[in-house]
Amino acid sequence: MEDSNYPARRKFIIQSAILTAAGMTLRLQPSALAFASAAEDPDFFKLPPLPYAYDALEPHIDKMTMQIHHDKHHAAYVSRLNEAFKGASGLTEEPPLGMLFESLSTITEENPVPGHPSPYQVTIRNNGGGHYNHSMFWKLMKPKGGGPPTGAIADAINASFENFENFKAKMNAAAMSRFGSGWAWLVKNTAGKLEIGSTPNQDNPLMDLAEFRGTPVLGIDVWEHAYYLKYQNKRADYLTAFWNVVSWDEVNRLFAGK
Ligand code: MN3
Repeated sequence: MEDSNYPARRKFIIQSAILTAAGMTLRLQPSALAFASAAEDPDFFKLPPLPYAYDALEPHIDKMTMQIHHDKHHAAYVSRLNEAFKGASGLTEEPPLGMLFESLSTITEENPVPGHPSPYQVTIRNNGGGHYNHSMFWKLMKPKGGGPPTGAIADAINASFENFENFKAKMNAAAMSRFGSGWAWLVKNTAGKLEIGSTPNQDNPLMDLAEFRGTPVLGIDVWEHAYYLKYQNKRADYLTAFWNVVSWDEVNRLFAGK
């Protein structure tokens, strides 16, 4: 993913911007959108290449799952997101999703009908969430990953959860208890402490509408599309596999806020 998706990048903050699209005016407040005078309708959002070969996570995560998950599922979130932003007049660069998530509840049509959120809010929540979450997820895995945590996150995990085994058990419990599709998360809360929880669908803990909030440090996709081909209904086996490919380097990078 582009770094512009990370909330730390706040270079393009515009306090109040108006996005006119498809005949509707949306007020994004605070907003992070950059504008130009003419609309060019580019595809703002790009599918990031997988940072390793499709079969690189074998035997833990199989090649076909990775192909379909990246090339079909993730690609679909990106294309729906681009479709939704077509006609967003004057937008000159990819809207930073992480920042939009933080004020998602304010993204409403100018004259909102109570109880009917803007289609942009739904699009950013579902497809923006899907794009952001998967862009993170690919980097959170790597060939020859796994093993015990290293670096600063190891100390933080021990401080918050006593030890790695306890931590893993709590993450697995969050992943197993998520009914239906969603994600299990390790986040840093506003006090800088680690917390474990989960969200449904493609909700991200940065979203002000999310039932579990914080800055994501580690996310595990527990949608069936992430594991069904190899593990069928055995989500627990998939979680075991995930811990064999987790990239502690990436977890440390996110923990450090980079
Ligand atoms: Mn997925």
